[in-house]
Amino acid sequence: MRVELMQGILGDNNAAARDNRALFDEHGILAVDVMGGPGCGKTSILEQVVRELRRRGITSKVIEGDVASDNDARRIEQAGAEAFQINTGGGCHLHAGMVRRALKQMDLQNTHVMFIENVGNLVCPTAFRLGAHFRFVVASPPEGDDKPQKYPVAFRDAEGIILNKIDLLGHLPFDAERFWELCTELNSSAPQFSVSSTTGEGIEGLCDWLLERRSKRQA
Ligand SMILES: Nc1nc2c(ncn2[C@@H]2O[C@H](COP(=O)(O)OP(=O)(O)OP(=O)(O)O)[C@@H](O)[C@H]2O)c(=O)[nH]1
Ligand SMILES: [Mg+2]
Repeated sequence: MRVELMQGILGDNNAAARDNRALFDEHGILAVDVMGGPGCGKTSILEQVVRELRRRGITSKVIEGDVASDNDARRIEQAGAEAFQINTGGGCHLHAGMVRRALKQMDLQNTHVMFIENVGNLVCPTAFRLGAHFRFVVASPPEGDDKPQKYPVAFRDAEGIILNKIDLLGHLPFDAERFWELCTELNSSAPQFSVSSTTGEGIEGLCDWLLERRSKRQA
């Protein structure tokens, strides 16, 4: 009984995710879903990325998922991109139906990239694809270098892995080589990015990769 219910929920989610993907494709939007534990720096990375993309003439928008508050949407708007805040009211992840409702209320014209920041969590979002073309998982030194071992699905199923806060390497007992080895064991195809949203290191390279993927999809 419990399994059937779960399948029903996932079936509904997958149908909404397909609708979202169709909407992104219809508007020529590259959609990227960002997951990671609370405080790993998802919003901070997006603040830097939307600024850098804007410098290159690319318009990005952000759907923010949080249990409560519109703090992250306000931060993104301060960084110069339109943001739509979803509050899950206790839910530990976004599901595709929530994103579909948000997309219906957003202006999708003249939008090149749509980022979707999931609720801070390395477990619950993994089963719920949102219709984005890529999912990034973000980790950072304060969380510890064993996170890929402890939350393997998050790292195994991602299409890109970001290690943020590299400005803190050397100040914390975090072995970056071990972290990347664990990531590669789980997922050798996901590109790996080392960034600091505080210093800006690595942000240009991340944007280069995103724009390359966008051009490939349009070719
Ligand atoms: N030193 C350092 N601190 C960072 C970096 N990126 C983010 N932070 C700090 O980490 C804290 C959390 O950053 P957020 O961007 O809010 O993290 P988040 O993943 O969006 O958090 P939730 O949305 O609550 O899950 C803030 O105090 C940031 O200033 C970084 O590259 N280096
Ligand atoms: Mg955030």
